[in-house]
This record gives sequence, structure tokens and C-alpha cells, in this order.
Amino acid sequence: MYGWGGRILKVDLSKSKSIVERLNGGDALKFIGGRGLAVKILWDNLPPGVDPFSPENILVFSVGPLTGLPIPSSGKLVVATKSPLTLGYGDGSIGSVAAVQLRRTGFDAVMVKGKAEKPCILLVGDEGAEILDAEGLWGLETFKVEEELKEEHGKEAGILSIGPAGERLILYANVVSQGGRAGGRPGIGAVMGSKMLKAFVVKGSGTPRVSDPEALKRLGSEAYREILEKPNYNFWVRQGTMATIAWSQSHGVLPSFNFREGVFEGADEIGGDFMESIKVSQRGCPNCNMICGNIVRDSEDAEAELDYENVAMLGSNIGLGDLRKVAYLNRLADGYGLDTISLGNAIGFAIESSEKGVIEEEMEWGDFQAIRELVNDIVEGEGIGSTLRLGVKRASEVIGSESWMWAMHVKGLEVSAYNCHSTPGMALAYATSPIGAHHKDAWVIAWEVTRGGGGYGEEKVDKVIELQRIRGGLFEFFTTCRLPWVEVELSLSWYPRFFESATGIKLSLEEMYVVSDRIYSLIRAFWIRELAQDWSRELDVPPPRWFRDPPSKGPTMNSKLDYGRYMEMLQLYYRKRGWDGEGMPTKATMRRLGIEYAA
Ligand code: PTT
Ligand code: SF4
Repeated sequence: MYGWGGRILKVDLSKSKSIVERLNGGDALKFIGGRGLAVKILWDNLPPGVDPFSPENILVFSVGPLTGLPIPSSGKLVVATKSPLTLGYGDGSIGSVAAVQLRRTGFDAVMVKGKAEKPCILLVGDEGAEILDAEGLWGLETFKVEEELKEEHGKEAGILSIGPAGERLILYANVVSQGGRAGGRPGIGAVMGSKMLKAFVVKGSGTPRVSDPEALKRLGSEAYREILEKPNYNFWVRQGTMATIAWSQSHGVLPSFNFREGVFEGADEIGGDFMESIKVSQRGCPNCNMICGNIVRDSEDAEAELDYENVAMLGSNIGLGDLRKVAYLNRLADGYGLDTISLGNAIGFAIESSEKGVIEEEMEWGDFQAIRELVNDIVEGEGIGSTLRLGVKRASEVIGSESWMWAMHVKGLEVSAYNCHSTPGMALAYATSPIGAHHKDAWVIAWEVTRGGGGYGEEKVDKVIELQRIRGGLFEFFTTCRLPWVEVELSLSWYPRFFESATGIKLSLEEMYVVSDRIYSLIRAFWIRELAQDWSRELDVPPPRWFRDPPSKGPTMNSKLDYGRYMEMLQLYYRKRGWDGEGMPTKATMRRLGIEYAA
């Protein structure tokens, strides 16, 4: 089979054993790779209802048929598991040499279950896995872990590691690579920690077998060239995602003061133009010619990498208008292996709770020293930090009072950096995202604000589904970066051509979207299976603040969502997906998608 390695590596850390299995050809065609393969593996192998921190939970590292090939931005890899933060499906997509190396081993996915007796690393090569001692690495920050592992396994090794946050099972601990690529927001780093798995190290020596290598090479270089000629290319390389700060501010959707406001007085001081004035270099993922990781020197004169989400959540959302200090917090989070988005939410939630007098600790917006200590307290589990490390949903349950009103999450995953008082489409995208409130699957807000925000119509529901099919489907199952398409408008029509030259299989975009729908419905079935009687359509509703608590200034002043109209829009979304009134895929839908076993 061209295009796939055709093998899955199954590792049991409890038994210190691994076996190699053939990839089921039917699964490859139906789920393609990356996220698709990950959810199929979890569905088939995970006993329903397991505790995410039990040895039975499964971690999946997977790539797709386009990963690591000589085509634009193909160095991405999916990490997936049952999330300890949401108790549902959780995944993330990381740009890393590990993606390219995994592809070279000929494994399409590595599935890890069990729990090692002591800290270990998993070393994956062409023949299988070795489980190596990592006691000397336990307790170290991710930067140091990667440095030491590179010394031991060579500069070319792909490495994903966890920091102290993952070891201590902080529910939003993530996985870090290359000192500033991070993924697995819903606590995937904590699941690694629960298995005593400090790092995943991978080195392959093969070349992915593709159907038409010449065509692939030609298409790849044409597409790379097209990217260089795009009008937005130079600006993108200068600012990357950081340009979004000014954009969000101008539309009143920049999360500020725990999503209470949509504009921030200090936006210029944390924006892309200012960032350019202090930028020292840039970094990125493999195989990419539009690298976007902005490196600046932080308030302690160390190098830190900045992206929009990090800066909005650790800047405006906590009232901090000093980019070097924001960069310092970002570096702290990368070293600890803590998701910056959830961290910015947890800090904002704590400051607002302090302001409202529902916790004893005294904290103020933008108080850098206090915030820095708070981050350390979260990692150490001290004081209010021991509650905040549970994520804002559970923290609000512990703190009580009316704090659920300002706990910004969907299904337990904290909201990423778009305030949605005035954008029902983006609110729907957050609410129906397959992992909780993340913008990965449908960043509909850019399209929505150019049409005046506001409405709840069918066109918006269609757009959310279309974006979910492309962003949450196609880019996640091919497992390549979506930003060439999103940011410089590389045409989607390249992807069926890449896929055909890689696999020899002709699939139209429409046929690919059926694969996306299959993956979406299986992820949905996974949530329903795991949450069982706790499942309800209320889980597809965005945070109460957007319905009740309008911003007091800026372009979105006085706007809020309408609950009744939102619920009508949600029902329309369900009908279009072939799900029932509670958001469960119907039997007919599952049959149509060829996954009736999950009905
Ligand atoms: C992603 C989420 C994001 S999304 C950001 S910034 W973004 C935050 N980055 C963090 C970080 O950094 N350090 C940290 N300790 N925590 C962080 N948490 C946050 O994690 C990422 C880029 C970006 S930058 C985006 S939008 C795109 N995401 C893609 C995706 O999801 N899929 C895909 N096929 N292509 C994508 N391209 C872009 O990749 P999660 P990365 Mg990350 C320092 O994965 O779990 O979705 O979390 O992947 O390699 O860092 O690249 O404005
Ligand atoms: Fe990585 Fe940015 Fe390139 Fe995407 S555009 S592959 S996130 S460097």
C-alpha cells in the first residue's frame, strides 16, 4: 500500500513489551491517518469509562499519508488520548521533527498503554520500541530534557517531552517539542506523566513509499514556489499569528480581563508591530517555508517563542500589557509543559474570583510578580494553585459561589483566544469542537465579522461545518499544517493531487469531507460512550458569560448572545450533521458513514 507505512506499533509500558501489527487497509481508507487513525484506535482499544490516569488509558502518536513528504508544512503529528480534563476525546497537533522521523520508521501510529514502574522514555525506531530509563530526567523542564536527549540520541532525533506539569498530573499539562512547539491542550502531557513517560524519542531511517515520487516532488516544489509568491507571504513571515492581536482588538474580540472585555488598552504594547521591534529570530516546524515562531528576548533576557494565543491569554486576558513579561510567562509555561491557553484562563479566573471576594487570595490584573508566583503555585500545588491546576470548570465547582459564571470553558476545556459576545458562529464552533473550546476545527470568526457578526442563520451553520470538514478533518487526517491554506491562501486543490501522488488513490475534496464527517461522528460517539448518562446537549453550549455579561466598551460594547436563538442554531447544526436533538449521531447517519458498530 503506497502512502502509508502499513504498520502500527503497540507498546505496553506495564509489561515493558511492544508488538508490531499491520495497519488494517480498510481503516486506512476510511480514516486516512492522524486524528482519524487516532480516534479509531481509541474506539477499538480503550475499555469504555476508564480513568484517564489509569494504566488502561491509551496514548496515540500518529501521522498521516502526507506527513513528512516534500510538500509544504508537512511536519505535524497528532497526539491523542482520553482527556483527564474533559473525560472525553482529546488531541493536539504538534509541529516537530518527531513527525518526520515517525514517518521514516514506517509506523503510521504508536499506541501506548500501561504504566512504567519508574520514569522512562520510549525510543521508537524502524524495528520497534525500546523503553529506556529516565530517572535522571524526571523533574527537569522540557528544554533541558530535549537538550539531554539530543546529546544522547543525536541532533536528528525527534523528541516530544513533558515537564514538571505533566509529571504532577496537572490537568492541562501538554507536550512540548523543539523548545516552543506545543500540543495536546486537553491534558495529554498529564496522561504521559501518569504513565511515567517523560519523553517520546523517534528516529527512523526509511523513506516513505509513495506511488509517484517524481510527481510528488514536482508538485511539492511548485506549491512551495506558489507560497513564496503569495501577497501576504512577507508579512506572515514577519509577524506570523501575532498579527491577530491588532485584528482582534479592532473587532472587539480580543479576550481581556477574563473575557469580560473585547478590547485592551495595552494592545499595541503586546501586538505584532511591537513584537517585530524586539524580535531576534524565528523558528518553525520541519518542511515549512513560511515559518512562524517568533523568538524574542523576555524580561529575563532569555529566548522565548510567541504566538497569538499565548500572548492574548497571558497578556490582555490577565491585564498584562508588557510583551517581554508575557514572553517570560510563555517560557515558564513551555518549560513546565503547561498549556498557555488554559493557564491564561486559570489566572484570569483567579483574579476575577479575588476581585469578587470569593477567594481569600488578593490578586490584581496585570500584577506580574503575583502572577508569576501563581504559576509556580499551580505547578507546586500550593495555595489556590492546588485548585487552579484542575482547570476552571472544576475550580469553579470547588470555589462555588457564582464562579461558574466566569469559568470560561466548553466541556471542561478552556476557551482559546476569541471573545464571542457578538459572534454566534464562533461560539457554535467552540461549542461543537471535538475536544472542547478550541479554535482549531473552525476559526469561523474571521469570515463572520466581515459579515457583521450578529446573525444566527443557516449560512453560518454551513460555514462552521465546512471549516470543521477542512480544518478538523482534512488537515488533521493528512496531518500537515493548515496555515499555508489559512494564512497565505494556498489553494485546497493541491491536496487531492498530493494525496494521489502519495497513495495512487484519487479522492475528490467532497469524498474527503465524507472522511471528515466519519471522523467527527466517531469522535462524537466516543464522547457519548465515555460520558454516558452525563451526556447532554447543554455540553454544546458556550460559556454563560457570553449570554449574560456584555463588554462595557469597544466595538462589541453591550452585545451578548441570545440563548433561544443559539439553541435553534445548534439544532440546525445537529440536523445537518445527521445527529438527533441531543446531539447524538443517528443510526442512519452511522450506517451511511460506515461506522454502524459505533451507533
Ligand atoms: C495548540 C495551541 C495553540 S494554537 C497555541 S498558539 W496557535 C498555544 N501554544 C502553546 C505554546 O506555544 N506553549 C505552551 N506551553 N502551550 C501552548 N498552548 C497553545 O496550544 C502551532 C501552530 C499554531 S500556533 C496554530 S494556531 C496552528 N495549529 C494547527 C493545528 O492544530 N493543526 C494543524 N494541522 N496545523 C496547525 N497549524 C498551526 O500550528 P494544540 P505547534 Mg500545537 C509555545 O497543538 O494541542 O492544538 O494546541 O502545534 O507545533 O505549536 O504549532 O495561535
Ligand atoms: Fe509550523 Fe508555522 Fe510552518 Fe505551520 S506555518 S508548519 S505552524 S512553522
